[in-house]
This record gives sequence, structure tokens and C-alpha cells, in this order.
Amino acid sequence: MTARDLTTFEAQPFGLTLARTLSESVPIVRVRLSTRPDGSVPQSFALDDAASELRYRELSGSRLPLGLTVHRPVESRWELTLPLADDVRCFGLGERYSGLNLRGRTHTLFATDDKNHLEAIDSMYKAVPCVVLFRAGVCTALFLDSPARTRWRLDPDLTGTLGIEVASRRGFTFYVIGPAELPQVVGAYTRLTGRAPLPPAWALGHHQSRYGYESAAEALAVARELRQRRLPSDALVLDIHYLDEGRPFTVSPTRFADFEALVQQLHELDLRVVTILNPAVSAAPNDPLGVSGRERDVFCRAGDRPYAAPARPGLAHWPDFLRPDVRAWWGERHAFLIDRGVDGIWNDMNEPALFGDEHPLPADARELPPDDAQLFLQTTPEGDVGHFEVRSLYGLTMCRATWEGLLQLRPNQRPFVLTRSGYAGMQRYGACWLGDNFSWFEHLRLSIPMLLNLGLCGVPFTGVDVGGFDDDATGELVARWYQLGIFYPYLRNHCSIGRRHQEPWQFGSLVEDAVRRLLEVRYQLLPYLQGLFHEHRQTGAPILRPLCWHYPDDPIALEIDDQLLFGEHVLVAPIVTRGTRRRAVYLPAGRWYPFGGGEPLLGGRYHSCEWGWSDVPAFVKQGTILPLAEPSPSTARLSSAELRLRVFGTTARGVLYEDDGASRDYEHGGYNRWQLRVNGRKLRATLEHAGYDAPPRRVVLEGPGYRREVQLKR
Ligand code: MIG
Repeated sequence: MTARDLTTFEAQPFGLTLARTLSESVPIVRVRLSTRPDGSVPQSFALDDAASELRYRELSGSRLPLGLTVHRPVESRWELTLPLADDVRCFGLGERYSGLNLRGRTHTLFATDDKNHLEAIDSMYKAVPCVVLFRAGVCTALFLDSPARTRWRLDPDLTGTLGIEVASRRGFTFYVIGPAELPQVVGAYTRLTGRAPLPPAWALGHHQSRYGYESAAEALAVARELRQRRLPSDALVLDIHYLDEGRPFTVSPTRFADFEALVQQLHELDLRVVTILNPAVSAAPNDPLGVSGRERDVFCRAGDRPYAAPARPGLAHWPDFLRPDVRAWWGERHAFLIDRGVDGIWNDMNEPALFGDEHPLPADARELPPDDAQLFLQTTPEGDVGHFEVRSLYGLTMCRATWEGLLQLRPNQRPFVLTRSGYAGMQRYGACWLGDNFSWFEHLRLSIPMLLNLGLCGVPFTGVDVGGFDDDATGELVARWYQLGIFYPYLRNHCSIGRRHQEPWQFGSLVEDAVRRLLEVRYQLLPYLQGLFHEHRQTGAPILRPLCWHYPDDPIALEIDDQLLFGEHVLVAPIVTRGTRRRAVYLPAGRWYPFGGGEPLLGGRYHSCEWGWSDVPAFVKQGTILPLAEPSPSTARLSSAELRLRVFGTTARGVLYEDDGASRDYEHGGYNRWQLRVNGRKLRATLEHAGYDAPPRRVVLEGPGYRREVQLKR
């Protein structure tokens, strides 16, 4: 692979500094492995600004925690190992095609566009190098902050070891977080890498998408169907057909001739518009974006020329988003879309995906090629490096450019950015989805543990293509998928070109009616969901949680990954197999009310539950007050919609979070948080935080056998 004979390479020594946080209640040990004489490591793109407030004290000696050892057998490979007791579970690692427990195989993290979502898939679009080791309710997370290729050997051969390989010539930092309980560990990890900002309320509604709506007329027709059929919705998504030959910041002059009129018509229907962008910039000599980029020298380089390879717009260049000036250049370009009324930005192909070159580093490569043989060169604060050293940062830095660009253009509006690729800390820049799944029940089922693991590494705003992207959906699958999808923090129906249309009305009235009813429930749940986003900001807790998050000592709950908790109080247990009407549902300790009504069931055991097509396959824990909104066609009037406080049990508690759903005022206290308590039929509401002047609305308290209007008094 390289001219040098690597087998005779003598491992370079490396410097190791250990430090421990002073102030945090959860211990964080920071280990810096440096290849530089001054002991420094490359600048992190994962860390949140707030992490700079953490104070560390250097530890003398070099005894690593957890029995960890580090070797560097060759210049571009690091090997870490630690013993792994038999009863340790491994969670996290971002986006993995796996059940909740990742143990028993090797997981490669290296951002990759691989469409074969099958058991054999390894690297996927995102790389979040943080594993959470869970043992008898006590957790330790290992966060290895390197965007190079990492491989996590999670004891595949039952030898009781965890091995991590890093393919990099540079140094890096890793953190050992814990031991502590799972919520505390995730809380500390998100202190380091940041928490997700609150989405605009509309982004929590239903998004309708397809690859692609091929003309303005088709897009508008779909929008009208959504409204005529009273399918609650907030966004219409435009895939690459709206672009002029796939070139970023253009609009097709033929298919979407009067783009602004389309956007306006969609807005009049209370639908927001989300448009796709790929990072590949046309290398054609007369492409204005390419010209501007070459003038400013923004592209990743091969030698001293911009790197060029085939992609959607033909021969293309890729901006080097590691550079702040390049991010600013790309961010400013969004004025083109914002000026035309576009509301949100979807970043795709940002692994980055190169046509025909999805695996640029061979899977069996044991060492890195030299910097100048890694597709292209990128510029880091430490100087130029080969792309493979920083590959997994491409998506994160593109999103950062987008996010910061949108903030510049609309300073007091919450941006909506959706991404496919990402790295640790990606939660700071919006939502993500899991790429090209299939219209298979298996992928409906897997979306549960996959989203749970992402949440455990700090990424809460997630979803998958409802109905499945590739292959043809069936009505049964779509109905079942919405039964789970209404609980995805990000809810989008999306499907591939050449595949059966998948809008809710494509399958007949039974499916359409079921989806309508389910979407109404989604819209009812929005105040509760907004409260969960707020809770994430406060504590780092994900929105979708494995049962063991709240029931760490329950050995059965620990094994369950075809159910989830939507916040603490709602347990979701959908049908995930074809031709099935019943499933076993495990309810943890307590009593649980069927969401659709009826007597509570006793927890600590399994129940056989039948779910019809429009049922909400969920339970609410006794003692809960759920803040629900009157169902509405969109979020346009959400903050003045009637609020229903649904009480489950005779004594109950809940939280009501309120803000304007649009501005960034909440970042400076512009929100209300109410503590709600019901005893007998009496409501006590305490305003714990007051910072938002909520518009008047009717509030109804609804418990077992009663329903009456109440006032929330400040
Ligand atoms: O070449 O933009 O995962 O959601 O519809 C495929 C077209 C590129 C991949 C994304 C998918 C999107 C599709 N894109």
C-alpha cells in the first residue's frame, strides 16, 4: 500500500496524559494520546463550546482506567484493549444495524454510503464512537474522539475482551465517563458533545416526501391531497428533482419553473418546504458555484488542484467543510433558498458519497495509505491531512455550515437541518434519519434498537423513512409503520424513485383512515414531545429510551429491544411482523393504562396484546399526566389549540412545557415549565419557570370518569 515496508516500521512512541474532571458529579477521565513533542492532540469537532468550561486536573502516572492498554504497533494503527466481563452489555456506537446489545461482533465506524442494509453491513452513514458499557445498572462510557476509521471488537469470540483499533497517524483523545447510572453517563457525555437545540414546532409534525416529486405540479398535487384527505401534516419535502441537474443552490427551470410560486402555495396550505442539498459541486468550467469555490480555493485538494470525481452533477468537487471560511461560504449560499421561502434543509450524500467509490478505504486495509493517497487532502487546524484521517467529520461539518448559515440568515428562527451522515456531537445541528432502509417488516423492527442506540450516544432527533425507502411497500406495512412512526421524534414518509408510491392514500381507505387517526394522535402528543425535547436539553436524556433507562434492575426489561419508552411515561410496543395482530408486550413494574382507554394492566410481566390497524400500540404509566393538544391539521395553531391534561390514575404528576415553537428565545429563558399534580380530582399547577407569555387557550382536565375545564394560574 505504501512505498515503505510497514512490517518493519518501528512503532513511534506516543505521549499520554491523563486528567480527571474536578467539578462534575460523574467522573470523566480524559486521556490524550499525542504524537507530537508538545503533547498536543488534533482539535476536536465533536466537543460543544460548553465543554470548554469543564475543568480537568492532570493525573500523574499513566495507569489507565478499566484495565485499558494502548499500543501503536505501526505508525497508522492504534490498538486499545480492555477486559470485558461476561455480563456487560454494549450500547451506543451511533448508527448500527443491530439489536440494542451490540456485543458479539466487530463494528467499524467510518462514514459510508452502503445501501445493503442487511446483516452483513458494517459501516453505515454515521460514526459516533461512543460505547456505553452497562453492567447491573452501572455504566461506563468510552468515547473515542477520532474521526478516522475505528473498529470496535466487542468480544465476538467470547474471550472476554473489548478491542478498539484506530486507523490514524494522528493522536486523539478518549474519555472514560462513569461509573454512574445510565442517565448520568449520557448526561455527562452530552455535556461534552452538546445537546440538541429545540426544533421549530412544525418540524415535529408529519413530513411527506418522495424521491422525488418530479415537478412543481406533482408536489402541489400531493400537498392538496394531504389537505383534502385531512391527513395532519407540516412539511413537503423536495428531493433532487427540484435541482437543476443536481447542482446545489439551483432550481430546475423546467420541472420547477415557478419555484417561488410553488413555495407560496405550499405555505398557503400551511405546509413548510424542505429541500435537499448534496455537497458535490459541479466541476464544469461555467458552473457559478464551482467558479466561486475555485476562486476562493474552498475544495478538498488532490495535490494543488481541487479534487474532482463523478457525482450527481457530473464531474464534481467537494467543499472542505473543516475550514471555517468554507463553512461560511457554503452557509451564505443558503440565501438562495431562504429568499425563495424554503423552510428547512436536508443534507444528503455527505459521507461523502462518491459515485462508484462507496468504500474508498478497503475494508481489509490494516494501515492507512499516505496522506496524499487518501482520495483527497483536507485542511485541519494542525495542517493538511489525508481525508481518511477525518472522513467521519464530513457530514458533521457540512451540517454545521448549514446550521450556522441558516442562523446568520434568520437569526431568531430555529433552523431545521436534516442529515444522513454525522459524527459525535451531530445532535447540535439538527435531525437525522437512517438512510435507505427497505419496505420490510425487518427494518420496521430494527428501527427500534437502532434509534435507541443513537439516543444513547446523545442524538435524540431521529427517525427512519416511514414505509421504507427501497422496495415496494404494502398497505399493511405502512399502517404498522405509522403505529411506531408517530413516536419517532422525526416523522417522515419517504420512498425511492421507481418504487410504489407510498403516500398514505395509495393503499385504500382502510390504511388511509388508520394513518389519519394515527397522525391525529401524533399531533395530540406534540406538547408532551416538546416537553421531552426540553428534558433532553436539561439532562441529555434521549426521547426514545430503552426500558433499562428507567428500569435498570429489571433483568427482563434489559433484554427488550422491540419496545421502547417514549419519555418516561409512555411505553410503545408495536407489531413488527407481517400477518400478525397480537404480540407479547412486557410491562415493567407499575400499572399501565392502554393508550386507547380501558383498565390498567399490571406490570412486571408479559401480556398478549391485540393491535388493530388504527390502534395506538402504547401504554401510559399509572400516575402520569399527559399534556395533549387538540388534533389539528398542522402545527400552525398549536400554541392556542385546546390543551387536554389526561390523567392516568387518582394521583398523578406531569410536566407541561410551553414556548412559541419558532424563535430562539427559549435559549434565554423564554419558556414556561409547569409542574402538574393531581390528587383525587384536584389539579395543582405550579409554574416552575416563567418566561413565555402564552396565548390564552382552553385547558381541560380529563381523568377516569371526569372531564372539566381548568385554569392554569400563574
Ligand atoms: O442517489 O436524493 O438516502 O433518501 O431520496 C441517491 C435521492 C441519493 C439517497 C438518500 C435518499 C434520497 C436519494 N439519495
